Amino acid sequence: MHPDDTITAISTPTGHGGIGIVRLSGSSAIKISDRIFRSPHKKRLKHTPTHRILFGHITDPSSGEVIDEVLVSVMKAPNTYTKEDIVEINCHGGAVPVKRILQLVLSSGARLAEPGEFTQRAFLNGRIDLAQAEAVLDVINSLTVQSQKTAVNQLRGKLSGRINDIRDRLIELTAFVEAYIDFPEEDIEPPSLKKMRSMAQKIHSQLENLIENSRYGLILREGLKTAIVGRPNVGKSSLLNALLEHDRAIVTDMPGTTRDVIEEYLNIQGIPVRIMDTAGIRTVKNLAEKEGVKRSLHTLENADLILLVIDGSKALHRADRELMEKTDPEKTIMIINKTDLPQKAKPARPPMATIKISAKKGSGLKKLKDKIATTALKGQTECNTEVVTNTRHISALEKAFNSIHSFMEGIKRQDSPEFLSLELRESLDAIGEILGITTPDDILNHIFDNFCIGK
Ligand SMILES: Nc1nc2c(ncn2[C@@H]2O[C@H](COP(=O)(O)OP(=O)(O)OP(=O)(O)O)[C@@H](O)[C@H]2O)c(=O)[nH]1
Ligand SMILES: [Mg+2]
Repeated sequence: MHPDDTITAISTPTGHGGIGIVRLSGSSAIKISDRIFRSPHKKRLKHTPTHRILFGHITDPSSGEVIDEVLVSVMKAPNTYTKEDIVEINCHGGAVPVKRILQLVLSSGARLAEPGEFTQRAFLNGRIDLAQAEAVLDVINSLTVQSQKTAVNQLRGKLSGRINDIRDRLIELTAFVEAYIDFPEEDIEPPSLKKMRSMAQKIHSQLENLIENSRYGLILREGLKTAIVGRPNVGKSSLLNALLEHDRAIVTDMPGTTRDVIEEYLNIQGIPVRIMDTAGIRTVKNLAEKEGVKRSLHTLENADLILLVIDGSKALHRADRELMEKTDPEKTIMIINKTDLPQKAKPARPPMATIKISAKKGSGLKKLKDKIATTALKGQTECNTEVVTNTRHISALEKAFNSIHSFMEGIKRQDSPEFLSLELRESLDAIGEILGITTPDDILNHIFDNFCIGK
């Protein structure tokens, strides 16, 4: 980090738009902007009170050429996004004016920002913790209103609050245990052991609760991976099209129409559903179709939810039964399609939920959507938007959980306080990784690398 240098970037997307924004952050942000900004009343940005907007022109100081008419926002440290001085130049939103202004800012003393560097500065300067910084990207990338609400809660520090609470309890417990390290000849007395156990139990159940709910959190952030599978010609692609309400996939009466996995997003009651139509599963010789079947099986194995489609107008096939055995009933919905035709398939008491539909007529789809939503929400109160959504956080919570678990086992065995405190230290480190207290540098860099430039 070079805390003294001033960074800059274009913060709006490239292309045409109403406005484009070039943003600067750092101790020279105002000085640099003053070199290229001319106001009609000769106002200087450095004399402008904080959080004000000035009208004027960006002018090339070497030639006097006016580059664009602009509004410039001046935000002085520390109450800014990065806790540093920030200037935002709002110009006309075409690629050329924005780029020319960026060039001028660069040649006037700023350095081009790395991806996510503004947010990284907000983190390094202590305005937000790491979980909040990650939430910035989640707000930008959110898939549905529900995902966005969750990300905003995380950005506002709701998750961090809960994590900090666990951390405080862990610190208290560690101090309590470590007080015994100086008296190695004495055993920890039973009342103290009891107290340690109850303190650990509280932390244990808080962690357990966060981990349990994270399944839903992951769905909100990444989408419910849903695979439509079944034999050829049962109407998988027709189902995809019916759910999307447009003809996305090719449908024909020839078995083997779909070869590749087709992926789309659907919003079902606020839950982002990543729906994948796959090639019909059967034994084939044709190479392309063989590869298609391989991909279908791979998609099926990695799905959170499987929509297993069978053709209700045909007698149940051995291959249908094989698929029913292959799929986990807990995460499968069996769909009997083509109910508009006379029915022949009679699956005897399938172990999974079953829904009858006609993809062609659109009947049964509402019921199916409700079922998909309840499967995703399993064990959740509707709209729980205070959940862990990030795999990095989940694995840190699991690490902390395992260490606390070992600590409790250690109490049972009456392990030495040194040994017990090691487990607690590990748990503390894991929790600290979520907030950015103990996060290794390479992981930190990796997190901010995923941001766009200008954020
Ligand atoms: N009557 C009736 N026909 C349907 C229904 N759903 C699909 N079909 C027909 O069944 C045939 C196969 O439909 P697709 O959606 O291509 O089937 P698929 O499972 O994707 O087939 P593959 O991609 O070859 O595995 C087409 O002729 C569809 O029009 C339905 O609900 N009722
Ligand atoms: Mg198909």
